[in-house]
Amino acid sequence: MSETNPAAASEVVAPHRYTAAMANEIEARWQDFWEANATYAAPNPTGDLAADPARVAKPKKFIMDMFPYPSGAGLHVGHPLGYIATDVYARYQRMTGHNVLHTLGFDAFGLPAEQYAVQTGTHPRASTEANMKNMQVQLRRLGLGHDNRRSFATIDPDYYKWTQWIFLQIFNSWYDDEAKKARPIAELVDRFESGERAVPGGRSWNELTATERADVLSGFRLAYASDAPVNWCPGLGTVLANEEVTADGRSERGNFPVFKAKLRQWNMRITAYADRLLDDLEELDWPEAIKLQQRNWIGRSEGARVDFPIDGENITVFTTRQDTLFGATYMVLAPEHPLVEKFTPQEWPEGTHEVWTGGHATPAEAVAAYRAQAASKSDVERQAEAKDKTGVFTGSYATNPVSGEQVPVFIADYVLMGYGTGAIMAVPAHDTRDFAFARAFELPIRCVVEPNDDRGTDPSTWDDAFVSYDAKIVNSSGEDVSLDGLGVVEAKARITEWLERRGIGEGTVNFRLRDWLFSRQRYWGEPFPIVYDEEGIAHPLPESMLPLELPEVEDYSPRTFDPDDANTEPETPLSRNQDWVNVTLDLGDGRGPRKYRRETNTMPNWAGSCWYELRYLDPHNSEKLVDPENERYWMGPRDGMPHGGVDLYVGGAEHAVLHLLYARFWSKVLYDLGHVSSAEPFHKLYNQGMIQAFVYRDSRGIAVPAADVEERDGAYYYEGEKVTRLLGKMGKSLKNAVTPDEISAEYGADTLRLYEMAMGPLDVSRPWDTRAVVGQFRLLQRLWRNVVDEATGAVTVVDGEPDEATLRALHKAIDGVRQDLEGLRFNTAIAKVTELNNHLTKTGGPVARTVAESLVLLVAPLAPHIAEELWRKLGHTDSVVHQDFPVADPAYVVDETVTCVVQVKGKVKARLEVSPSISDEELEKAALGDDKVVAALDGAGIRKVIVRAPKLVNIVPA
Ligand code: ANZ
Repeated sequence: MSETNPAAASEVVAPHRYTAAMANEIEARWQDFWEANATYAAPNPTGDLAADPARVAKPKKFIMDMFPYPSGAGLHVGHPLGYIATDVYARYQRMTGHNVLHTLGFDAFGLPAEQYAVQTGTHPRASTEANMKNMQVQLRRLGLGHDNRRSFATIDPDYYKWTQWIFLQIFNSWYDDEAKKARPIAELVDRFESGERAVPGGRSWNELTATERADVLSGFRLAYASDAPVNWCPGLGTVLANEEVTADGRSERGNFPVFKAKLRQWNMRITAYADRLLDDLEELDWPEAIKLQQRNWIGRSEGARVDFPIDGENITVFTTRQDTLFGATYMVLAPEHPLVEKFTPQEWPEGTHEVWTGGHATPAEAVAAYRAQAASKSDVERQAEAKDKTGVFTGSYATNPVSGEQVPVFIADYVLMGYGTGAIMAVPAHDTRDFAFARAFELPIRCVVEPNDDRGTDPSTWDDAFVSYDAKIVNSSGEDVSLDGLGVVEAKARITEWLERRGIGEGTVNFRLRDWLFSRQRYWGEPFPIVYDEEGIAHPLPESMLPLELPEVEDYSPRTFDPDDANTEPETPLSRNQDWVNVTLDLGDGRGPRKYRRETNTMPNWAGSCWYELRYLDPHNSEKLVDPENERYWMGPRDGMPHGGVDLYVGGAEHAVLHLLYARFWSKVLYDLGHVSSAEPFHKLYNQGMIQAFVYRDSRGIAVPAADVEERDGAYYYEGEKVTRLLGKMGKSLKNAVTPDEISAEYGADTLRLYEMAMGPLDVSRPWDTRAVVGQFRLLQRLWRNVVDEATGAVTVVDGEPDEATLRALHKAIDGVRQDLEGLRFNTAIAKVTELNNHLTKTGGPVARTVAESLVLLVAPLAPHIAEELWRKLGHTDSVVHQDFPVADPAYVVDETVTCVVQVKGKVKARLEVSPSISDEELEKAALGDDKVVAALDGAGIRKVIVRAPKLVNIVPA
């Protein structure tokens, strides 16, 4: 490559030419300067970072990247795309009068770091810290203007102390449905004690034992331990959140099977916030696609709960189609439903259909066999539309509350325990899955929604259910309620009202969102600040005992199992250090020193990223999570951002529901409890595209090193053998990674920054092409030459007024670049800078000082090192970072105009002054609206308009 690289030093190069060597020297020097002068330090209103009242008086901008994992592989050129973009934007904001907070930390707990550590045999902390150091060197070289005083890693005890502290706030809270907010759990205890609120179970608070009280409170706490079925992944040795399980029931990481298992685990009651998480999305400036994913994940469904009486009890179902109640001809319980045993009689009722029994002698046998079969499937497998429907009869019948009919109760795996009530009324005529099941089990199918296609009303002739919200209800008259003739919406309203009046049902909203499973059987995560007493009751550690640091253990790797063996149980690495686990502590709760066992699970890797934006605001505060005044200043509500939040958050779209939903939830809890003024963490979100790279594969399909592939006549060869080329991800495993270090060494970081920003619109994925990088290097060389004499190193600019054409070119560039940088359109901003620079090159002769200075300032956010150097050469002693960005003079921005002739019947009737870039449509509109043209037409219709923008419009009247 070096033969074709004009950046490479060679003896013919003029001594003061902008070469790679010069770029590297300039860049290192300015990076040192920025560090020594704390150029990017953003002052706070209060505390140890408060030093600059004048700057704090300015409007603020908090600009953030999704922080990286310190991976062992380091950075390739794809990683910094977003970091460079936010850096350009942050620099632009600094130059337009803002106090800018921009920094970057590390998300350093979690599976990737741990797995790397497991492979290499080093302690996770040692390998993680080494990786961070390495990445810091790489990042520094890019010239990112970060306030490094504000950087931290989630593994710093000073940081995770506060992660644990937040956990305790969540643990010590409950959700008050009336006030629609979280409150301290102590307030709930007061209400129970005073009798203001009934204790669930009906007994008085004072009668309850400590264990019973703890159990009651567990039902309210926003962080609680429960025995609910969880996603157990033996291959990873840990349980996983729903969000970490793929659509086909495997672990997102590692692609291992995931099973349902009953294990005692910590959960976060995120479901309490379902409504607010949904509603507050409206005010956020996020990509619609991400909002939609969050809405779907939260999954709000309006429907009803309906009781079906059975043996003096009820089975409650959740339905979104209560209007079809007359068509419910059987019921289904999830196999795990707690009422199944109760409604499984000793024997099959007289005359039970053969297919209903599954060939088993008794209902109990049938149920047991079916349950075992269902347990081995994932939720997604169970719900798949195409699957043959399976199930068995429980042996019991319930009563349809409107028709009074006896309907058989089945268990079937297409009904999930984790949704609604875990029980459904089945309406086979109008639900696809119920239809398939009814056909398989020869159950009655009753049409209650009139088909508006030509299938007729006899379901025995149908091939599928008739599913529609836009049709009339039929066959739905009972003794004292009739829905016949109503539309779906009216019928829903009427039947809901009827059910509510009788107390056998009610309108309700159901969410797809589940509580967030919050414990992992891992070493490399935050320990829970929880201990258990001898009765097994969980106690929070007092704040004074935080941080609870991760102990040393002999073996920190998770215990993994045969990935397919569902009958295994996790073993937590922390439990291997019994000295740490068994402690005597005085929790300061008046009970004195006692023996406790520590919780040995750790928090999921999402915990640390749930609140890091807040710590950037006040990273050294040892008293508080964040000083309220600092939080209000940087993140508080503003005009147009009613929930407050970070001004710009840039990262990949893959975090649509995990990180972004969890972080929103924590924000809301902290907001409710009065710790912060912002109820949303990220006001504006932007997803950058991916940098892709060519992947070359040999005949066996194995990736070969991209750097060694040769191109000949449009074909590709590696070691003489033909290989195929496809666009894919960039990475070590595909042997096509290009590092920012290589490109910086070869051209300088400014060129790399420009190239990445010029590749295309920021939100679009783009292929990396090392050979194209040189184009941006040449731009910087021309920029340099417009200011500096390559032979002598002298500055060549002259005093005096530039010519009119140059002024126009300059002010148009300023105007355009401003708009583009504000709108994150960096590629077009670079095009405009290039145009201006080319204009100066073409004009020849020395450049006017005012023009050169403006050009340098325009370039400064994009290529800060060369800008600093030229700024210094132009005689300034201060950094370019805090200069004012140039402002366009409107007089030079308006387009020059051209004269357009408007003809009517071939005769010139008007002349219009229009922009040379006007479109045909705009020009036609302008011509037809012109008074003289209107007069010439004199009310006649128009037969034809011929437009040749920008010069001619010819109108042919009717
Ligand atoms: C009767 C009915 C008639 C239904 C009809 C649909 C169509 P969404 O929109 O996703 O909320 N359902 C309820 N709980 C279930 C569970 N635990 N497992 C599987 N399915 C369950 O879907 C709500 C509908 O899904 C409910 O409305 C119920 O079937 C089913 F013509 O009730 B429906």
